[in-house]
Amino acid sequence: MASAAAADMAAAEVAADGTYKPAKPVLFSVMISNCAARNRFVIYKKGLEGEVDIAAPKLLGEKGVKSKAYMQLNPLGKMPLLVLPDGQALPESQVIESYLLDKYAAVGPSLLPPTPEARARAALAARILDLYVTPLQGCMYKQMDAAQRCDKLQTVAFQLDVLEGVLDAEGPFVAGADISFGDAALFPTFVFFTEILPKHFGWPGVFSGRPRLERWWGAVQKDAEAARVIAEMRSGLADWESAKRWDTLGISAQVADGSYNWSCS
Ligand SMILES: N[C@@H](CCC(=O)N[C@@H](CS)C(=O)NCC(=O)O)C(=O)O
Repeated sequence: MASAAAADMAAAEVAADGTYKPAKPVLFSVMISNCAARNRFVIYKKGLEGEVDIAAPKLLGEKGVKSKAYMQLNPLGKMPLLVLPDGQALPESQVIESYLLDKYAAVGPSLLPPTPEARARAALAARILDLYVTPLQGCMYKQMDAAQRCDKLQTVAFQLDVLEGVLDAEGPFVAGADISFGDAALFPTFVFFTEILPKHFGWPGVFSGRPRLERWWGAVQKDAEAARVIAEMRSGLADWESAKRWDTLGISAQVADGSYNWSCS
């Protein structure tokens, strides 16, 4: 990611007032970011890599999403962020996704399920993810008090059950036979769930008692562009493992203590 775009962005001129008008839309993203992965999937699936550059936030400053130039574009200090040639800066993965699906509606697959009901199902899955799951996800890999971490992990387990009930009964995808924006919203976060929860919190698995999600995860991994995004996120996770993130942040020690029901069983 970010090779050709990197060269362009290294020379990016962000005006003192924060104005930045790239030649092409630029998505600021890193491999491990599940939120940004949702947008990378849309770009890959619709074949937009010639239309939209992908660059790392660090190209705007050493502090990445917290660097001055980046914060001028997105005061939230988060990724993803899409900057358009007219200088408009769009944060929030759901907003970026809607923009890409709208702007490039005529390019590649629409990623829209075929009926209003199926589109509502995809939107519901995405909304649950945005409102109730993304705010919890730091409990898998950020520093926090053990009691708070365990409480959030229990809520993750509950939200997995909620999502199990949202998925289409026939499947295999969130809203039926074809992969859609609903799947794009969900699947990157499941890279975290499937990689981190068994390995660092002793979960026996993520799909026990959740057959729709299990079937769905199998189908998602067979989609070429989803598999590409999953591999990108796994490489980011491998970097965290090499850096011994869970030891360094004291997470492994909290889990080893055994005072809490980490596996949410
Ligand atoms: N609701 C936002 C969440 C954005 C978000 O939390 N992004 C994370 C990466 S997945 C981030 O930028 N974290 C860096 C930070 O908060 O410093 C979205 O879907 O875009």
